[in-house]
Amino acid sequence: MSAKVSALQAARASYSPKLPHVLLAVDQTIELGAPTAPPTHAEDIAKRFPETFGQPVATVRAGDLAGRQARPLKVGVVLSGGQAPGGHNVIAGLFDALKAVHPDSQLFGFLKGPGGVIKGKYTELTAESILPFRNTGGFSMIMSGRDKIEKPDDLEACRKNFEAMGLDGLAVVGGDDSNTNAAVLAEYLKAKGCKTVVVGVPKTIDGDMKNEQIETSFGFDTACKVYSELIGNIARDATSAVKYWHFIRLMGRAASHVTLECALQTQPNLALISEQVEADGKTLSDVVDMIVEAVVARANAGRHYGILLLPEGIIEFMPDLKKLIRELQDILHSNEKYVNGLPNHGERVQYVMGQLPADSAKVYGGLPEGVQAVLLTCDSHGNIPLSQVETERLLMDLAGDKIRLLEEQRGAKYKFAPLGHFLGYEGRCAAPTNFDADYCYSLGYTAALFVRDGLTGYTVHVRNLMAPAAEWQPGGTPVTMMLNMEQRKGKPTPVIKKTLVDLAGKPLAQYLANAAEWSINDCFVQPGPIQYFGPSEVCDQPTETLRLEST
Ligand code: FBP
Repeated sequence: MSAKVSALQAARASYSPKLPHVLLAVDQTIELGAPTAPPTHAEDIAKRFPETFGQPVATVRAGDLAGRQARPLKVGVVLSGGQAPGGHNVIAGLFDALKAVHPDSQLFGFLKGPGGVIKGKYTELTAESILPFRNTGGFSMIMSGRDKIEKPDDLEACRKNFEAMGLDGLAVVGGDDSNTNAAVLAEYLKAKGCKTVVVGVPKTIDGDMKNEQIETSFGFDTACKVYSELIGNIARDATSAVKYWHFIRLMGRAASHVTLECALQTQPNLALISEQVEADGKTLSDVVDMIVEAVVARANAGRHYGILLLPEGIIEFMPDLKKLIRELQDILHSNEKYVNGLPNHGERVQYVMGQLPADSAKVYGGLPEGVQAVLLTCDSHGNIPLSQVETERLLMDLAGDKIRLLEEQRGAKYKFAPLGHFLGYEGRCAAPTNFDADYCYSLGYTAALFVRDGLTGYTVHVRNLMAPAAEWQPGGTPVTMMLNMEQRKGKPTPVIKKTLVDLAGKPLAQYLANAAEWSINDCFVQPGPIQYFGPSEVCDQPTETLRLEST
């Protein structure tokens, strides 16, 4: 029995992603530039990556088949971390390119993320099995996971699996952490004389895996458009009901790119940008004051409603909470079992407060129970699951308290009725926009060429994204060039640097130039749902972030 699909899904299945001219040529060559180095800690990183350090940036060029001895390739693919629209098209592009290299090439999908690579759990992906997933959202074709391939035993288990499978390459589709781990695996395999190369593909809806070489991570475009549609609808509800303040928290673990992009698309009354909050040294109480000021100003203008956007990671950027989180992570790092073994929340809080310095204990003690509990959990990357911290409710409560106080002091009525929303999982598995469908397909296609040419320790990229897809430029960045030393679990560790919102960048400047007007007036924009068919100005708009960063 075939699974039921929607009319849109059926129509979308026949969409052919647009490919750059370079990838449409009969063949491609990969041109290598000059040796590279990371901007800092080059010596330390060189010692940790003796086999792959300093590799050149690689650019894909159109070529011809003259002299190419094609052989079938065996390649694995793994989806790592949070879902992002377009992952299935990476796999489709990879598959089609491998078949173009040689019709007997094979692609294997490792199941449930990097854990599947370690355990050797995979399935062969065929034209028939991939077909229903082309241009669809989600990672359900082979699923994802957040395991890390980093312990010596795990690296060795992977090597054994690859040797047994005869794999020529592995494509790791993931964010900054996963691409870092891909480089560690590439280094390990090369040092062991294993032929399997490892190539990363930049994925994350958070938009923070970008740099001089990588213009954007895939999934950001679609996710922001889904959230912006919903924010626009909520804003229209706000101007219809004229009685609610909507506090909308948006996904994006650390950086505020998603919030900033959605603000540029929808023009809310207030968008909190974590990076700005940090630069201004604003504490939790200062942020609450900013909100109260906006609510009161609008109420004085007769508008007892509004739209506020906030990024899920904001609490890590307020100096008082940032310090608290760091101290909690240290406590958990050495005592996690003990803390989690305590019988109830009250005892855990009491224990932790006893370990914290007085100022942080006071901040922690003043947080709602739910927030306290989430702050006591860490994932395997050492991250607190911020998507579970209901920051919008925390801010609604604290702003409500301050507004009530002001009402008493001033004898005024501000009629503050807040409603909280969290937009996260709603956008991560949406059907990719034309942009993400095309971009991902090209990324997958490029990854196959890197495996064909035996290039390892690279993250592939596709550049010149503001131009029509035909003019896009595929290539790859050596991961060691993007590494940076950071403290992870108490140890200096090489990791790809997350790119936060640039305080001097054009997207933030654009928001700030309009913030005062958007705050007091109703300037909301309703972008509407993603369009897959129709005029290009409706279907192929890039994100404002990409547009502004490219000018
Ligand atoms: P990646 O960094 O792995 O792409 O994940 C991004 C993200 O969607 C964040 O925005 C969010 O904080 C997190 O995943 C949620 O994690 P989980 O999927 O484990 O709930």
